[in-house]
Amino acid sequence: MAFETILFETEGPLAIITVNRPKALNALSPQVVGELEQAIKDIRDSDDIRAVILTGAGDKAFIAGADIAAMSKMSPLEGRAFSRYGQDVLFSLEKLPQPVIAAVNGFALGGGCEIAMACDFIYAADSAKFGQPEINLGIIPGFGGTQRLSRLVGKGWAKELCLTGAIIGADQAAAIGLVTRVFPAEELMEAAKKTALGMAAKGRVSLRAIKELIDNGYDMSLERAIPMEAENFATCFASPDQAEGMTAFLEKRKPDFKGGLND
Ligand code: DAK
Repeated sequence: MAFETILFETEGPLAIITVNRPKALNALSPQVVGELEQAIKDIRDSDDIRAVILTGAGDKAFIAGADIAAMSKMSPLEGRAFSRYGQDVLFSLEKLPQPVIAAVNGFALGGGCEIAMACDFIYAADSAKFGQPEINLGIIPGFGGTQRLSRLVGKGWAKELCLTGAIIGADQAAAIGLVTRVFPAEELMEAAKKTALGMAAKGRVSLRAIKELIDNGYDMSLERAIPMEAENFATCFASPDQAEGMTAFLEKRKPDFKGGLND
């Protein structure tokens, strides 16, 4: 499929998705959401893509939110349909078997912050800004913001950001745990690629199991979640990656993971 509002590039085992509407600060129009949905499906079905980076075009914005011009004309029913559609697309992003880094290079507001939070972790340029300013538009976050934000940063910060519409910088976002690392803007993509390539070289069975366990276990009681870890731990031992990883360690060489069972 030819994309018009996103760029989809591959570099070896990496896929790099760039939301590409810089004049509208990469706002999420229904077309962007549809193209993201397709790109996510392509990545999920790919044997070659081992890690993903999501970013925004230009140096001003990652994604400045849902497209306010498009949203302004929606009826309540259309608003609900758009919200559910967006939530489904973000679930499919979150559930990709490959690890996904959000490389936030500017404004990540509203739906932009929500998309970043559906990635596995967030790297930010020192110029990045985060917020859930929907309250200023007379609405609420619609792509999971009230739920993922509190899980990431706790209820106090989630409420302060959503109730006030405050916009915070990258260092503050890192201090509250929304962002894992902050880089000078010009170093952001290289840093994201280095980390993504590092993950791409790991075993696929392990990568997927870790993602699923952390995401699924987070909302469960420890008593119910811990046994899931044991099951996945056992599955690793049925994968060639486990034999390769341990043999490589004992032979004092780097492992060459090729995937296998369940990948
Ligand atoms: N949508 C559409 N266009 C946008 C936009 C957006 N979110 N953000 C910026 N733009 C456009 C501006 O209109 C402007 O276009 P032109 O006038 O040049 O044609 C261009 O990008 C440059 O923006 P500015 O001129 O405003 O640039 P500044 O540097 O002065 O300001 C800013 C940058 C990011 C502070 C400002 O643009 C801004 O406040 N933008 C809006 C940020 C925002 O409120 N984001 C949250 C959007 S609401 C739901 C589903 C999803 C959601 C909610 C509900 N359901 C359906 C229930 C999610 C909602 C949101 O994300």
